Amino acid sequence: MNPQLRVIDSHTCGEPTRVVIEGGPDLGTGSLADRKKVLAEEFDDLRTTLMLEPRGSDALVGALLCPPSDASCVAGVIFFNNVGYLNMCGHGIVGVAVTLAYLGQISSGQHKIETPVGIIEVQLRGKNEVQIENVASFCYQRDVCVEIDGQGPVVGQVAWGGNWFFLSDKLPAPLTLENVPVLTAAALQIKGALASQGITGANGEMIDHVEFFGPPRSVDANSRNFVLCPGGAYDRSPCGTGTSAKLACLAVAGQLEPGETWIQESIIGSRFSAQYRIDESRQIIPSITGHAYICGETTLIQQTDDPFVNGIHA
Ligand code: PYC
Repeated sequence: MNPQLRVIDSHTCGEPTRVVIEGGPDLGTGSLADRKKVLAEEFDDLRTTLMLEPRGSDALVGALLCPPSDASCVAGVIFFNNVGYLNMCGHGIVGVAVTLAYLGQISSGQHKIETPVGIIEVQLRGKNEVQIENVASFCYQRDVCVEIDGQGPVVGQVAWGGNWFFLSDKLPAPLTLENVPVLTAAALQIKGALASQGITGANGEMIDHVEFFGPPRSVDANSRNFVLCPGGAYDRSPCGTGTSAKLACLAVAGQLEPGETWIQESIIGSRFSAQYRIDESRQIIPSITGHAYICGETTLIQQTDDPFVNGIHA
């Protein structure tokens, strides 16, 4: 039996994050990318226990806190979900910062959190508002055309915002909650077609997130989105890495200036406020502001005779 797993649950604009604060394995002292590999190869039961039913759900993103390898960071974090591991997670970093504040480990102000793809600057404002400065983001391929059975050609952008995204304005249905099943099916079809047609991110990396963009509901927002996550769930938040990928595409198309604000609505109507700056290497550095709220503090129990002690596997 594992040691007791203590977790804090929060949601960022509706999207849940489960932070492991006690009971995680020792992953050694390598880089966060190395430790993510150790977690995946040697301790995947931890992920399935936390993320799969009956203790988890498809919408959950897990965050394992670990000691940072860079001493300037307040924490290191490895993200995962119902099917595997994430490079970065924007809503998740907001959730982690609010969780660290709830635990009394950080107070309002500027902090750094280490992830497998780099250091994220975090500004905590009060107990629920967080601005993150994400990793450099870029549009990798513009106007990529994917042939989809029943949908015809779908044109979109391939972009990196800490994860790989295919972003398209071609909507299979209006962006409403009632249409989530239709949007999910269409996005899954696109994801499958990208893989079978050999369309990838840099270095052949799989594009595992698909985003649709349409008109916003509120007058002061710029856009509404639907985001398919790797495990088939949709992001309830506007997706931090997805919004970063969007900013990179807008920047390269000359549709958003550095410092200009972009309000991204999610499919449930929650919002991130986003901007970017250009750094000294001419890279696009997105900033995303969102709100997270603590919603649970739990000890997960794993009884030895439980047939689903490590979750219900498909
Ligand atoms: O906010 O970056 C994000 C994210 C990725 C998957 C779910 N949320």
